[in-house]
Amino acid sequence: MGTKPSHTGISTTASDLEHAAYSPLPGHSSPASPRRPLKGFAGIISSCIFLLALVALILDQSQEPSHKPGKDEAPALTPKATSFSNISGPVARGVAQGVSAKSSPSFSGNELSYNWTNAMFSWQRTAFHFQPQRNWMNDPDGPLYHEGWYHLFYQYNPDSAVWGNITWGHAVSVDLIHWLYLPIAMFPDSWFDWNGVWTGSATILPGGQIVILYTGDTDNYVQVQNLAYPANLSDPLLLDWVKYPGNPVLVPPTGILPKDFRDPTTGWLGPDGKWRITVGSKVNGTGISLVYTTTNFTDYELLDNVLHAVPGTGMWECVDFYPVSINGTKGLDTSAGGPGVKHVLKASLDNTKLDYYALGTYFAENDTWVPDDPEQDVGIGLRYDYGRYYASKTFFDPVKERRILWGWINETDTANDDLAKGWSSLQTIPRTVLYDNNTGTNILQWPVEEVESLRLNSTDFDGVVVEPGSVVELDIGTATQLDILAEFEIESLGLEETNEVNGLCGSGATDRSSFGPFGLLVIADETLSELTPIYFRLANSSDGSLETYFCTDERRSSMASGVFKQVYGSTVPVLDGETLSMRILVDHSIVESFAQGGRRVISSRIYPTEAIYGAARLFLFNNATGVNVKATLKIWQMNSAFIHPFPLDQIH
Ligand code: DQQ
Repeated sequence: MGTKPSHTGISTTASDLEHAAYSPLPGHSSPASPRRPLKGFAGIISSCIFLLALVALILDQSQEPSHKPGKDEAPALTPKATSFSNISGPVARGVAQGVSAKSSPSFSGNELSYNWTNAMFSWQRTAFHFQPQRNWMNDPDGPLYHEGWYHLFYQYNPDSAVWGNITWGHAVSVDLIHWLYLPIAMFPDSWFDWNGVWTGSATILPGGQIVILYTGDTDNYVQVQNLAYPANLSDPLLLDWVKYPGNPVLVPPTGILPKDFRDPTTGWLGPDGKWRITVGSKVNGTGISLVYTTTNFTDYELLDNVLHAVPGTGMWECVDFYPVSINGTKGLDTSAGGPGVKHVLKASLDNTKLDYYALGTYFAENDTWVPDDPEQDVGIGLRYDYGRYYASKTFFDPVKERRILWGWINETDTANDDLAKGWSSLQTIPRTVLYDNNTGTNILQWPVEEVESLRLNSTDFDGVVVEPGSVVELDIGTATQLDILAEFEIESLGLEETNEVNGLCGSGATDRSSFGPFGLLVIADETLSELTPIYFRLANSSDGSLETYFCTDERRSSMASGVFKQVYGSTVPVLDGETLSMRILVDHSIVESFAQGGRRVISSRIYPTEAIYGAARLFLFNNATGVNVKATLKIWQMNSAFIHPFPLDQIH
């Protein structure tokens, strides 16, 4: 506490930021070895004592400073003389099957995006985000809590680092941060899911029975909905799953094309005692959410009304539908309703690969949902995350009475990069979701409190003044695993003010105006040849009022020219009397940034070549022309999470 800010004397100007020279680095590595599928179940845990002992062991091990050897002790960056020219492997075939996993923002380079070294690739792996040991992952599936364990399933290709051969990967955790990989829960082994065990959701019935509905891509490439349930509900690990012999339980109804029918939601109970589920689809260009009722999850009735439809939004994937409490501080079970409740409807838009949501009212009498603000409807209004983020799903955590949101973060390098490094994609830090009672227009997303257990030593910076056009280094040592809380005050210099902003976030962090941009440069090297600005900028809107934008500029994040780099952002509500604030989780190649307590979120993937290991630094910057910025920060170094295979062979 109370550590003095370090002013290093670096007086980098805005134009330095724009023109810092790039010097290419040679580098090579060898492809990772292919994954050996997990085999065999050692048994079922039946003893609570054993569970507790195991949990204690995991938590104990997680106290070690780092479980990923070499993460922050920079291995020599000396290139090795291996080339990737012989990389071959399965090609992602999503488009042919009616999904397109690695697209939009599309970068279809067939080559490696850079002369990557092993050290660079190793650095990109995250330390406290969930990702499989190797190969491809996409959507989170069927998250649930059962008998002491949080379960996460995920779309997983056990054979390669590109999409295909999709199974349900499976992992468990006692705290949503430290994870143990389990054997694959479901393989594509039946005609009704021969081409993939696709996305689905879990519903916990009164009495504790768990049912899963998932989309199967049939042997004939038709999208159908299938039912699965645990073979043994008394197994806390839910290792074995039974696919209902009568599958599929739903086939595309009349008027719906065979490749436009997927991703059933968690069920909710209606006033008539029947369950409802909704399934995303489209008719012509209109995104829709079909509603079915059921009493037994094997027989269904399609309702005449859709839950909601928005013209021009295209195919709705991974629809999510859940209540939020207007005045409450707790999450709600999916069947909750009545006064004091609003409903969130979320759709993942296949056309743009973006997750949009809206707040509105659910009318249980006819199973329709109406947005509060039609101009902010699903697909045209708010997004969960303004960065690289897709196919999200929530679940209700009965232990802490909270709703938790998972989201898939894809790579923004090339498919060949992924094949070379042997893995692709990760999940966000799980986020709690609450209604924002102060604005009434958005939800709040915030990293689950358990992530704070990874916080190590912290450094405070009080009122660091950053003058127009300058950069100030924050002396915290290595800056690759951080939890940053930052607040900013601005002090007008009384200069003539011009506040034009070209588009939402301008054309990036080098686009100067009176009131911004200013913020932090994460994963930056000492010479600022690589850096990623996370920033605010204030600008007058057309009606003269001041609007605040929250942005991330990836354009200088890497010297690798072949990775996708973008300026992301959105306006963010700032109410009278509020300070500008952001929280940033830095975890190697992912940066998750939350503005104003989680009103807006931006997740970014970055692949630096220089600003890695001990060379990664953190700076404040102010590219405004008319204001000083005073920043107050608390910054924690973050431990690595314990994410390993479950020691099933030690269970008797
Ligand atoms: N991913 C799954 C589909 C879903 C898509 C296939 C969204 O069920 O629509 O892997 O990323």
